[in-house]
Amino acid sequence: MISVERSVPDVRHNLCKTKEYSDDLPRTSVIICFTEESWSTLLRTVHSVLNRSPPELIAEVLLVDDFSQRDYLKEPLDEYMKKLPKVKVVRLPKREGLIRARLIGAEMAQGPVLTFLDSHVECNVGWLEPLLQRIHDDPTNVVCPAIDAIDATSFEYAGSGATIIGAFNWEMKFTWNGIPEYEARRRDDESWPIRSPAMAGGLFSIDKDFFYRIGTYDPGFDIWGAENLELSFKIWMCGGSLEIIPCSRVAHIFRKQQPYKFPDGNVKTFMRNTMRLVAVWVDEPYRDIFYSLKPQLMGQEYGDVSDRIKLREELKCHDFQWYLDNVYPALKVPDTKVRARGDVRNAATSMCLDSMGKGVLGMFPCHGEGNNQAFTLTWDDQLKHKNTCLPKIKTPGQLRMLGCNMASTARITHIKGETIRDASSGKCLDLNADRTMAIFNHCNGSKAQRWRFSRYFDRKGRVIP
Ligand code: UD2
Ligand code: MN
Repeated sequence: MISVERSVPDVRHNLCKTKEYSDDLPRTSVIICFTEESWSTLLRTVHSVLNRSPPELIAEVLLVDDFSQRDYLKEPLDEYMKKLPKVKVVRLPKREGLIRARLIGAEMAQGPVLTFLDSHVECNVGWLEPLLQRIHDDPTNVVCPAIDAIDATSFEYAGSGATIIGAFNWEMKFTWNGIPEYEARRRDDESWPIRSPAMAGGLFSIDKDFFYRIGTYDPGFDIWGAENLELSFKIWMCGGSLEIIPCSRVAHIFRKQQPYKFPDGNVKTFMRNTMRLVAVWVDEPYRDIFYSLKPQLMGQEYGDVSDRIKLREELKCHDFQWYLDNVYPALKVPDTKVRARGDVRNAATSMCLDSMGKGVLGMFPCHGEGNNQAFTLTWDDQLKHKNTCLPKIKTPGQLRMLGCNMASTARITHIKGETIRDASSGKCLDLNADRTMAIFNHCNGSKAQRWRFSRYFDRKGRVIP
């Protein structure tokens, strides 16, 4: 019942409202890929682009239909779009996924700038000019609007307010983070671009030539996921910069579930894309951190990436260490030099040590997904889980992880596949009677006192086979 041409609250900062932009901004093609999108959200996306952009800056709107099956997205959509001359509907003959669908859109685009949008967004007042201005200033600037939220059930427009950067964790999942202090200091006021280590992925403008110069996306990525980090790393490492432009606001529906299927399964597809990303752009020792958090991925196939590695060499891109030092020095890097890492498997039960989400050491079936089962044994003999450590053993029974402090943490000795021993008491890590918890007991040579981490390293950080 909500109009497909509704107005939205102008949530821009006041400083944005009086800004002036060059009168020779480059034109952009707007590329919107969709599959099984809802009718009204798709139309609202298109109308918001046309209604709130200066017409002379829109070369065209390419609606790339990634093989939708819903009837209303076929002829009725063609019919509807006939009355909007700038809009072209492109039909893909088979499902490609959003990455290759965007690449097909880019191939067809006429404008010198490409602007990608998800198919369930609403562009706010004055969203386009500040994006194009930054590309006009320097075509190696890749720019994202600040993303507001549209409530997925009420469709209420909720301004995001907070200024944040795009980032990632060591499982190579995109996250939002606070603006680091050095970046806050660099900015003069709230309207300034925010240099962002990564983009969320869906909404951005990029100079077309620059997009091709840095090798677009890895076309081996399927359906959904990880392309956002691939492009982000590549932009920074290969001579560009990535910014969030707070004066440009586009609202996105953060959906509770996706309306489309993943032909090979959601986790498998996302993980395969992520492994390709890691193989090409994330150098050691950081690649190893990723695999230690996702041990089940070791040795899984991810196809051929030799072309992408060649691309990186030809472009003479910086390495991942440079990226961390120069683009995201605020990122916390886990210990890269440790004796052992991964899940800790018990020889008697084949169950894994697990922090149970509350810091007590329980036993749980090994799930290979890291998280509560991701432990490290450091060269200074501490048993760690995230930023907690096993404290000195004072009382028998349940073990609880605490803050790390050399004075109060237990010294652990361990040989691959053998005992995990507390140096001061000489006791060995064992299972309790019902085998649901890990506790320390007198060493007795039993199988229940034998443990194995997923991986062991030498002093240089190399994996011991
Ligand atoms: C975010 C991004 C999204 C993409 C994704 C990682 C934002 C707001 N959204 O997830 O753009 O970068 O992270 O890959 O930053 N689609 C297809 N074919 C497919 C699957 C999806 O065309 O096989 C379309 C879909 O209709 C939508 C767009 O691609 O328009 C992004 O998909 P999403 O909205 O499900 O992704 P989202 O917002 O969860
Ligand atoms: Mn989306």
